[in-house]
Amino acid sequence: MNMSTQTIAALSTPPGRGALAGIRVTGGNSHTLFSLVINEKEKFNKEACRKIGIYTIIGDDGNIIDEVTAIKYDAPRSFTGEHMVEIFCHGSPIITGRILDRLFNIGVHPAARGEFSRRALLNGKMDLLKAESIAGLIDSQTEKHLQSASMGYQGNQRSRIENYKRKIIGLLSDLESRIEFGEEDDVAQAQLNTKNDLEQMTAELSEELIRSERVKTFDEGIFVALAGPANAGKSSLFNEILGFDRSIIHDKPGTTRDIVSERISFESITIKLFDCAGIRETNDCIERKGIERSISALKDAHFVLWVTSADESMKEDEADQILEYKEKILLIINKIDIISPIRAAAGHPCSLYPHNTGTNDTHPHFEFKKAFCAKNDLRCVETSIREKINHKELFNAISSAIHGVTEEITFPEIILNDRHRRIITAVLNELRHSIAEFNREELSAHYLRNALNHLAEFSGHVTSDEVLDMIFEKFCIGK
Ligand SMILES: Nc1nc2c(ncn2[C@@H]2O[C@H](COP(=O)(O)OP(=O)(O)O)[C@@H](O)[C@H]2O)c(=O)[nH]1
Ligand SMILES: [Mg+2]
Repeated sequence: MNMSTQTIAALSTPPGRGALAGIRVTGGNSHTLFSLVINEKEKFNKEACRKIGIYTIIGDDGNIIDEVTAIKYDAPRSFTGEHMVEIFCHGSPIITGRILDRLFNIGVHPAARGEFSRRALLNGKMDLLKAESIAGLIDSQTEKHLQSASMGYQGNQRSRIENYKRKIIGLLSDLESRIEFGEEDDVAQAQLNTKNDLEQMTAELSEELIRSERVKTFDEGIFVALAGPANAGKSSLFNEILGFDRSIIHDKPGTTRDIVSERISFESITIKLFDCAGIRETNDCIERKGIERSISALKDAHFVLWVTSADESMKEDEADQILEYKEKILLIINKIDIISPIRAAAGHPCSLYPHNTGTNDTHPHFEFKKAFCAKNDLRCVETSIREKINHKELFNAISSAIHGVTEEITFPEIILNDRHRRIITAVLNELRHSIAEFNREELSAHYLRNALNHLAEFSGHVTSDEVLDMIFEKFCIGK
């Protein structure tokens, strides 16, 4: 019996407790097999397609497992294009387990990942692009990913591809008329237009490829690094953002020697937060290694939260580093409780802070850092992380910085996964050859035809199991 004629079943709602749970059964024998496990066989056999009915599922021992509702679908008017039954039972893992076991005992097979969608594809109920955008929807890491995948789902991608195909066919016919009619005047003008069109298409697809490469780096989440001098309060902020004590905080400089990282959802954006070793001169070789890592994290990060202390001077190295990465830095001037009696007085007596002169609201290092930000157009916030002064301003600034990063991402419209990336790379290759050989019409047309064939792979019939496995392995069971 081949895969598509086997009858399969799986839970199609998330596992766990709920008011209801859904089980899907699909395959040529799904109606017969379902009728074997219920009391109301005749009623089910007579039931019309897409009608919902109430049935009692009976266990091997003759006892009732559950009273359920079930919808009967006749091929091809179902999700998979086969005969199907959708069962809605009470949402207990014990009940769903017993119903599935009962079905498996009479010859139904457990469904593999994405097997329902795979059958839908093989039976022409959805095309490859739609199947891939379902995978994209399930996989989305950010709102933006989700938007992009749902654009694919709604068919925008398909219409762009069809557009390119039509264009190439048009260009091919221009080229062919050139081959036939040679160098007449209007042909010469058409020739110029063809070349322009080809170049424009190449430029658009290259841009698409660049976007997709850029987006790939965001797939794992936005990389946010906490950097700055030793003892400025980086680990304090790291823990504050996470909401629990992950990094060790200590007044001894050089406490964080390696990079500590956590992946979290920050206002529904996935970020990877890195707490780095404080950057300073040191003789400790382990700490130095940590500092090297901090410097490379600084380079790779999508965004940097640079924590510096209000009561410490800004060393030249620190200023240089900040300026080097200024476009992606939020400067956090921390520990203002120490330098400002007014701020400290907002709930914290000055005497708690030995460094506090207690005389006025200015402090040379603090004033210098504020002026440095103003002069260099740096985003900056003054705060005390530990004493929670300007806490709201701090988190607003972090939030807008992170949202700023996601807004800069322009999502590709065509390339949603590696398969698409490979196809577009191949298409571009052929288009570039076609442009290079533009004056040798036969050859140029040959490359264009190759480009067209590659484009056809986008939504075309894919019979390779390898490609299908790649797409459906991302699905969950029951999808
Ligand atoms: N006065 C004051 N001390 C702070 C503040 N934030 C952190 N600290 C202290 O500064 C020291 C170093 O903090 P830590 O987070 O380990 O800094 P890191 O070396 O940059 O990771 C610890 O003793 C913290 O309690 C603050 O806002 N005000
Ligand atoms: Mg630290």
